[in-house]
Amino acid sequence: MNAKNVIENLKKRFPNEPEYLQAVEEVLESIEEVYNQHPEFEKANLIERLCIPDRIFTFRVSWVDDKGNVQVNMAYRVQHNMAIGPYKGGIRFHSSVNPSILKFLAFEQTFKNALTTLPMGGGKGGSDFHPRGKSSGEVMRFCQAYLLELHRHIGPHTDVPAGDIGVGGREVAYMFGMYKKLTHEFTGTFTGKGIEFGGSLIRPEATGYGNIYFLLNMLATRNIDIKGKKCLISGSGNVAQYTCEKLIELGAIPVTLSDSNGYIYDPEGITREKLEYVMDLKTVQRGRIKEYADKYNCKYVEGGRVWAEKGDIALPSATQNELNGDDAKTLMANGCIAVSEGANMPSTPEAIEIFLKNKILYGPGKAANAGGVATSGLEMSQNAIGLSWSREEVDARLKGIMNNIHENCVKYGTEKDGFVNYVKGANIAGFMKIAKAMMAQGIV
Ligand code: NDP
Ligand code: 2IT
Repeated sequence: MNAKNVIENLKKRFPNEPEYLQAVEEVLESIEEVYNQHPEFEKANLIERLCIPDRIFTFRVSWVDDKGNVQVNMAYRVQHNMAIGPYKGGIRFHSSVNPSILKFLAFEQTFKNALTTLPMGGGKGGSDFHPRGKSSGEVMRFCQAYLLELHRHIGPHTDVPAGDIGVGGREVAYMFGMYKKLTHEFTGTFTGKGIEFGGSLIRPEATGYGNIYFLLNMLATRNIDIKGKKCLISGSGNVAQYTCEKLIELGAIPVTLSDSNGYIYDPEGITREKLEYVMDLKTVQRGRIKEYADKYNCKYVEGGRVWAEKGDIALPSATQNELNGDDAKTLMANGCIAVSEGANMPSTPEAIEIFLKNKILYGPGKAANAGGVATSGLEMSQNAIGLSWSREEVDARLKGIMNNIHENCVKYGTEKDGFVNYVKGANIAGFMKIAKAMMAQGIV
């Protein structure tokens, strides 16, 4: 395989899908050498079969808003790869959702899920429905309308959706309710469910907690203590909130949060009490992060990015390509020692190049944020055996999985000078597992 040729070919076939091509390019570059040590892979054209999704469902969703107007949205489910388990991955509701974004997410998910050690393939879905400003009734009717079509394509052994941007506990519950009604069956087809109806303890916390468990592993390789470290977090949704919670618990000092309007900088640190305010603001009041600055009298920068501030550790937890080459340079100039990605593909290729060149601790999303889907996998296991595990049990398993992912990254990503390239490590470890499964299963 010549990675450049494969990418050129994909660019011709999918010219309007920049995010998808970006995600594929990063992986191909890092697995090229290992791939070429296995001529049997090339003979089976493993690479094209792994890059192109198994199938994509695209459909219209019609629903009625509070004023009685009929609204129409585009909706999708990308079923990327099923070699090691049923399709698994979140659903995103955001105005920017399009096939390119969902294809990149489903591709990344396939590798991430392989890293978790649990039997899950990769998928992703969503819609350009934008929940902001919508009433709960409107969100419910949209979720139900989306499920009227989606239910045909999912199932506990086929495809198991969960949350992502714009989809949290409320939306998963509405979708699960409609799925149950349509199929007349109570199955673990969604994860991120409420605790009363088959959800798992720690699932809401898992992506943020898992990212910090991964970060702790990275810091340990250089004997660095997290205590007292200033942390820059972007976003203020599910992942950002529980990242912040774990940091506070460990004595680190989170100083920023953001949303799509701007960011807050609280030099005294976001405390437990202030975080509780953010959780209520974002998940109950559904307000803007600016209100934090008004309440606690700190700096708010409209339209800015948190990377402009000085911090030891950066935790991008909002969205793709939210940290570019210039931001990376600023972080380096300000003495940042580690970047651990809660979001999917938040750093641009230019930013990644700068992190690797500076040999900082850089944990790419598909390794660092795998705790969310891993705990979804634990939810599936609990549903399958009809039991619910305690908080401690799920948290211990999550920790174990994150430690294991870190170990695998070190195994496959350590370079001659001892530097751990976690991008390479994560991509090769994920790839080898899927490749072996696909080779064993023949040309399908
Ligand atoms: P939420 O919807 O809970 O929060 C998203 C946050 O990011 C909000 O603060 C939102 O601001 C901000 N944001 C979203 N889009 C943009 C944008 N285009 N520009 C600037 N800010 C933006 O989502 P999650 O916390 O669940 O997801 C955050 C990231 O983590 C995503 O990349 C997701 O794919 C990834 N992830 C999530 C997992 C999960 O379990 N939930 C698991 C693994 C990864 P605003 O309110 O203004 O839109
Ligand atoms: O990107 C992700 O890993 C998620 N949004 C979570 C997916 C899941 O199935 O829990």
